[in-house]
Amino acid sequence: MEEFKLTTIEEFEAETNKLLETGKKVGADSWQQRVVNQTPHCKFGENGVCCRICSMGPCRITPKAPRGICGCDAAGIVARNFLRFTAGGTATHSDHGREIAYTLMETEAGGSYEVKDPEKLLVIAKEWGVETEGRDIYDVAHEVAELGVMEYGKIKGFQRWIKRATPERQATWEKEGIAPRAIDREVVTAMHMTHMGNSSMPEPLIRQALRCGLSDGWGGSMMGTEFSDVMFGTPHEMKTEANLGVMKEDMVNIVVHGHDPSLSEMIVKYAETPEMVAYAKEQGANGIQISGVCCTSNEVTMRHGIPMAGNFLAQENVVLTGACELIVVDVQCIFPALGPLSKCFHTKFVTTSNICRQPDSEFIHFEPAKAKDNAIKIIKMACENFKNRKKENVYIPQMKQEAWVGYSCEEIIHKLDGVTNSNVDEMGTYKPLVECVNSGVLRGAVAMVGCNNPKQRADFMHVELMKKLIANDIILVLSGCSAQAAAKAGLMDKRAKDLCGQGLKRVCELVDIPPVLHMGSCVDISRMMRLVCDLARDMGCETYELPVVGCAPEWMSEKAVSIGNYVIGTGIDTFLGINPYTAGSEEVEGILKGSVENIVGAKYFEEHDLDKLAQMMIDRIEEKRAKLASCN
Ligand code: MSK
Repeated sequence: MEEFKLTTIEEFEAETNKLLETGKKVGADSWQQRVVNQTPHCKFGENGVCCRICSMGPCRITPKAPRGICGCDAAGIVARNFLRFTAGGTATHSDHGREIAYTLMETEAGGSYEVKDPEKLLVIAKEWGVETEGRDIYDVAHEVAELGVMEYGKIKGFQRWIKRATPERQATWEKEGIAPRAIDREVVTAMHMTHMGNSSMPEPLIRQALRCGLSDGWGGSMMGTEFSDVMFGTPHEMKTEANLGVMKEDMVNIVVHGHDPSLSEMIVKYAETPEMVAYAKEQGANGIQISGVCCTSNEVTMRHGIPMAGNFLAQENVVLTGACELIVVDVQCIFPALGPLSKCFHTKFVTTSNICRQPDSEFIHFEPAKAKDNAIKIIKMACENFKNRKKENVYIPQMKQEAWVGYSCEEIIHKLDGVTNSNVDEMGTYKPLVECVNSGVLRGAVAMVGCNNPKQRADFMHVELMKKLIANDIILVLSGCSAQAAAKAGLMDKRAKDLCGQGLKRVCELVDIPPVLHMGSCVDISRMMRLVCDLARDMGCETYELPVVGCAPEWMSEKAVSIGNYVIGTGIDTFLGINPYTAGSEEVEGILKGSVENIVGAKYFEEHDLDKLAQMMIDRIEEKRAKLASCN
């Protein structure tokens, strides 16, 4: 067996620099150059004190001008901007969930979309009071899908999924008036509250940000995760590879990018057919290699082991290899730069959703009812483009790592069941994990999530924090681009156990897992919310008492702020490596990093320095452990 060694950030960067050289040769632009062009950033925007909600402004707060024309102060402006940021993220995640629900309505036996996990569907049906006895599974699926869509505009009541949270959490949300109602309503309320002439007091605005976020995590995102599992299968452990070296010089390279798996599942399904493989060979290639970027990649890697080419800030790199025949995107996190960049190469840039129309792309409107035709058209287009590749522009960095993926909650329990063997009491629970935490073999857990952001060295914070945490016997659960950073570095290789403290290393050996567990895409942070609630139940404590924290060290998207709000709303402290444009108001920062704990039992922390951020998380976990021990 080859010797195991992590890929370093310096090695990533050296290869990226070589790709940028190719880019220069063909006159390509790059995000690295655009960052230089955009620096320094506007200080008013950065601090969140610029208001352009009405046309009297824009108003900017300074010591000489402490109020906008309407009289709103810095705290009001910053808090309104924070709530609007959250609403953007909630809308985006949740609309993804809605699309998935509509796809579930299209399922039929033998069709493009089928029910692959009927067991999970029946669990949801039971939770939602849907009759299942003697009914065709597809009738059940369609009724559940319809109820799911109605969650977006329900006339009264709260989100159905919140019943999965602990009773204490549900009581907190109701008592504090932040239990999430209809998802669309929470977004609309956020927009209404922040319209000119409405709320300008920080606390009510932040409460609505929590409520809006909760409608994402315990509504729209959970819908996306659960219904995707029903249609495409609940992920189970499997082996794959990560980093640009997964692209193949002798194959047709198709890269899937975005978030919604409805399209990528079809590309994967039909690209593997003998007809399509034969078609690729007719065009002179040895076959078809599919790889992914961002969360679409996470979706298909979790369920099919499709290799991960890269994460958010590596999206241009896949084109810069000169070996990408086609990059097909669905929604979210797609650089508008991909169109002009593709034009510098032979790459076809295909957009597929009316939600994401981009310049210099070929638009093939993807509709679930025409899924097969759409997918085949895209695959053929890629194959036919193989002959247009320019050999002199091809450079694929030979850099990749083995990665184990597929750790849904169900799979984690399945792995733990393998350890307990015949101990019936512990089967189907997190009790073996609880014992490890109680005994101190594991000190705690960190949910590391989120994007890359040029304000931090790409992947550096993710990877280096993970190394420090696992060395301190802290297990990691990951999603989104954080998961891909880990996979590219090699931290999802089971041999990474040797980088752990003795306790975590023992757990990895016993359970046969890597020390960092890939739980899926951004919407799959909903899996983590279930995990913490079920863990709290099994430990006999409340979520905010668990030695568990969240961390988004390189986040950049509005979705991440929505996530942050539902994570702290669920009682889990969240550590940020980037400020959410709130630095312009001490009052707002005071709530987010202080008094919000009195509402939900958790708060935000922010630190930009790697060592300090790692130590803050370790200290917080130890503080929780000490409190938990004194309660028991
Ligand atoms: S893809 S939201 S850059 S994690 Fe989900 Fe990555 Fe952040 Fe997009």
